[in-house]
Amino acid sequence: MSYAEAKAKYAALGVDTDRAIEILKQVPVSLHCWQGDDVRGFDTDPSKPLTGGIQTTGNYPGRAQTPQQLMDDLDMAMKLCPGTKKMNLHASYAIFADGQWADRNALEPKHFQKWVDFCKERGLGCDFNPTFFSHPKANGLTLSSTDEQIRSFWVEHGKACIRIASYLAQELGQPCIMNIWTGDGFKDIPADRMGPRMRYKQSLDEILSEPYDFEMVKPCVESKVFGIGVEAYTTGSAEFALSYAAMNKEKCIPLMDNGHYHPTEVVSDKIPALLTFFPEIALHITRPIRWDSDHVVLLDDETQEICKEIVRCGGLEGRVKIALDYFDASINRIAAWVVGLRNVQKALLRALCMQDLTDLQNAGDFTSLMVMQEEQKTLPFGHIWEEYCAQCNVPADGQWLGMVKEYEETVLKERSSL
Ligand code: RNT
Ligand code: ZN
Repeated sequence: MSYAEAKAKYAALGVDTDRAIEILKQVPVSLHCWQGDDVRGFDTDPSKPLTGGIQTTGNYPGRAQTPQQLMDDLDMAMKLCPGTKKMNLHASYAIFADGQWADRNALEPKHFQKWVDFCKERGLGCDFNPTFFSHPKANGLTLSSTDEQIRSFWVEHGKACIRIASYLAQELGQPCIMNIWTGDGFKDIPADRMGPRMRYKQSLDEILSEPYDFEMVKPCVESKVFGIGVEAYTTGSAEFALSYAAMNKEKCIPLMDNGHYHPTEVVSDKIPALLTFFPEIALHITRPIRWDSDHVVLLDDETQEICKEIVRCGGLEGRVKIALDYFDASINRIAAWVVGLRNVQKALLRALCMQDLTDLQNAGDFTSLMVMQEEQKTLPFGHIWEEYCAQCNVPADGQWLGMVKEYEETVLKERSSL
């Protein structure tokens, strides 16, 4: 079957696949730099373990250890993925000129100039994240700490990151989504659940008092249900983060990571709920397994349903900011990036090629609704996907893994096994 034949099958159902392809080409999806080096960054000793609620497992050879290596790997990953990409950096990826190391509270736009150059050369926008983990001052609570010195250190970090986000947005001419996530919480039953939340709120207020143009810098607050080492209590719970965003709509937006909810809760259903109230929301697309997030995104039912909701709710017109968030150190890291990003692109394209069956729902014809939803699953989507890849000048399925393996042989294997 050719693209023309597949297109005709969709057209018979009233779906314009050419239009779907054109729409998707314009939608930015943020690629998280941290898949390339197991979330280590460049500002702390790479031999030290990650702390503060983040953990990677696996030691597949070839981890990027320098800014240049990470940029090379990002280039490799991006050239194998269709669509508009955006970079997503963490503050810990600051690039220091020799001897110019700066602590997190003292980071400046200049420490991200090399990333700006990287993005400019490739026509990319850039999102940003303060890094409230993997640091000597992140061994306990950060923004919700009772230790005023620690808390204010991290508030200063947050403010520095707003200035950096403004710089990125201005230089690259695209809004910068700046996501605040902390792993603050307790391993076991706390005596005081509210105190840390009051302090977290105060810290967020202080960070967001740093001036910025809300059109260009979009601070988000990301919630979490629990994390490694903080099994009993998370300061930034779902209710906390969502309430903060709702009460401060003029200066921040909520961010949902689909690995951060109880296993039977689904972010797909939360998207329309939030869009009923918030003009804009942000997402971290990941894959939860059992008790934690951060596995490589697959083309599974929930990824598909999330993308369907993004499309149905008008999210592609800028209301939903889409980013990836996972880190797998047990397989080739570039393949991990590529398969996850291609899967999100596939799920979005499939969603754009679905019939809108709202009329059946409104007419109460749930029989037809079920049958027609099911029958769409066997439409010849592969041909639409292949056409999209061809138009974007990237390899089709079956043609990119060999390139990654070759890059592994020629580039990754040459790297030290630190
Ligand atoms: C952690 C959060 C957070 C991080 C990144 C590195 O559970 O999902 O978004 O993954 O900031
Ligand atoms: Zn996340």
